Amino acid sequence: MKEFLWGGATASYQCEGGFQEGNRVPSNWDRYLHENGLENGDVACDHYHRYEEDIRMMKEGGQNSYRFSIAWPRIISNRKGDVNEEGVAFYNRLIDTCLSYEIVPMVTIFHWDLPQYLEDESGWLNRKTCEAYTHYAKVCFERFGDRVKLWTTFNEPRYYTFSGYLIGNYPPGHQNLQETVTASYYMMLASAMTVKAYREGSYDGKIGIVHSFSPVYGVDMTVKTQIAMRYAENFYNNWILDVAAMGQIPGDLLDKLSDCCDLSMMLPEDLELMQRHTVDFIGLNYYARVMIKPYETGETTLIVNNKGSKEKGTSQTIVKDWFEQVRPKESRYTEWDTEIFPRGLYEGIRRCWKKYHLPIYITENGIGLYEDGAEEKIDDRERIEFMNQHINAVLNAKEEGCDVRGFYVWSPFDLYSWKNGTEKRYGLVAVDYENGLARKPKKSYEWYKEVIESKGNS
Ligand code: BGP
Repeated sequence: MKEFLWGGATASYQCEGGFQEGNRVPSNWDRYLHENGLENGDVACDHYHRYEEDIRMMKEGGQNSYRFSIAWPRIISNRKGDVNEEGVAFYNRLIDTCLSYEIVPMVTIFHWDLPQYLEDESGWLNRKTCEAYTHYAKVCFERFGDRVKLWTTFNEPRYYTFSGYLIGNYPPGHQNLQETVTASYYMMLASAMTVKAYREGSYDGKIGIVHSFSPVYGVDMTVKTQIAMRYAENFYNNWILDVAAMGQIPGDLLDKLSDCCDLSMMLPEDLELMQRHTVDFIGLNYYARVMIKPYETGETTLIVNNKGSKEKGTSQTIVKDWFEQVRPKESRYTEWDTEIFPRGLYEGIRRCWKKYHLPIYITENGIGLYEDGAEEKIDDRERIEFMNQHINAVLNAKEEGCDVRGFYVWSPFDLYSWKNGTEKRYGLVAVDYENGLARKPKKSYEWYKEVIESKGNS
């Protein structure tokens, strides 16, 4: 595929709604949010019914690709693996709509909505989930593979497992290092199993993985800091990208983990399978870098993830005996305390290209803001500035020879933000949640269209 893809990215749970329609079965997120009385995605922005309008607006906004995920709970009804034809029919409509607007679909097979019937059997802590996942992925390939040519196995396994099993702020809400390692391992194994199945099916397309990319920076270049940086690279990036792209779990990561975890689930035949079935391309979701220094606080908790305060520069991750995150005072931060650091995207792409030499797509980049969805035309100049700097970073890396093939803004329209609900808005198009979910383009929508027109698709 020669053309540069300019698109928008979403995830099924965050936009579809229709949670009880079309024979969809409950997901881990339905259960977790309902049980905890938190704002949920039951309706979200009702993309399930309004996908045609959303895709048309993407087309009219100059975009030529749509990255979306398929909801496993819509496709596979039960533990036996029965296929739900209504779910298949929905995604057929969605994919055909994309194609009718000449929008290239890029499909994520798993963007965090796990059928609850699998979560009830320990979800990603259970090896059987790898088989269930591969069966589900094969159904997707068989039913949609004639029209979908770009697939990714997982969205952000690192963010999903760290949040769900280490920090405990996503379902299933555990705080356990052993579980984090087990779930991470099974997701990477399932990814390799699925790459294998895709190749065996001889489909005409490419398959990759999407990673929450946090390029690591050190406070200085002392040996201590460099060692801590290596730990941080393993923690944030290598255990996904090295495994997916090179088929290797970093040896020093295994060494470190073997001091505190049982690694007996890692079977020699799995490792061989991972080695043989690496991805065709890498998807990078970039929001910010991480700056770190050596671990020195004496903090005894295994991991501290301070996200409590919304005060700028206050959230911080500390991993006992590994590293401590530093939030530079002179940096700029979003309203949600994410550092704004476009250079990290430029340098991150260069590092990634140099190390893995695989095609790269920027599968997510964007800024969450407080906005009033009732306004006629939101003047989101902060988003325009953010996107301008990040798109330039991508194009600079591309001009310097990195094989970058696409950029997807998160998100083409406002949608549900995990646990933040609808308050945190990322869209180029506003959704008026108080007024029938009306769609209204923000200034950034037209701005993105002009950028696409002026930069072209080559
Ligand atoms: C990524 C996820 C997306 C999306 C985005 C914004 O990690 O892949 O699903 O949610 O982050 O994050 P948030 O909504 O938490 O601000």
